[in-house]
Amino acid sequence: MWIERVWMAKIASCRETQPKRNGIAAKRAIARFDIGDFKTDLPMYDDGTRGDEKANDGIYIGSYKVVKGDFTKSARITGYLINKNGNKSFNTIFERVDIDSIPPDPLTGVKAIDKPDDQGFWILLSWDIPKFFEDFDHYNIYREPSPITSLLGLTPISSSGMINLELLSTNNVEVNVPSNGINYFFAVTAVDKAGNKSTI
Ligand SMILES: [Ca+2]
Ligand SMILES: [Ca+2]
Repeated sequence: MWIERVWMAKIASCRETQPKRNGIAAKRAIARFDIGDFKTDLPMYDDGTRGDEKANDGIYIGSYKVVKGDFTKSARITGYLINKNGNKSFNTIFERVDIDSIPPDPLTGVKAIDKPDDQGFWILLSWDIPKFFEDFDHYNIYREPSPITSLLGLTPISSSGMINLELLSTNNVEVNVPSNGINYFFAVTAVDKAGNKSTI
């Protein structure tokens, strides 16, 4: 299951430079912004809503809500005003953003075996090391007393012992089981640098 992250890319502001004509304010420009070639012509607002602090002060705010599958690297944010004649006045904001909502692939080969001769308090958990995982950040280990069908609301356990779950090459860990004689269920996920978790 993919869990939507509430992540707002709060983008930019442009100051309006519309002159007054004959003492009457010219028709207000509209403002738009682009996130590189990834998303273009996104609206910006100067009406005191949607993140804009003050209405009609010439400061426009635009935002973009990242949705599933979005991915762009180092995209330049560009804001611009469009006047009533359709002319654009560019106001490049030299900010580059990475947007990544593509979760890692689910881990394969996840196995949990009871550690021999330990009176039952340790489980050996192992998995295959993912290939081609550029934006790896860490693994998460989950231990629950009922079968894990979704990660929603679950908290990963902290790693036991000296195992470094921030190393891609880590592929096994010994997990403590709090009480003997109860079945426990495990899941291992990979998390990328943007915080996207693989599914189980
Ligand atoms: Ca404003
Ligand atoms: Ca990713």
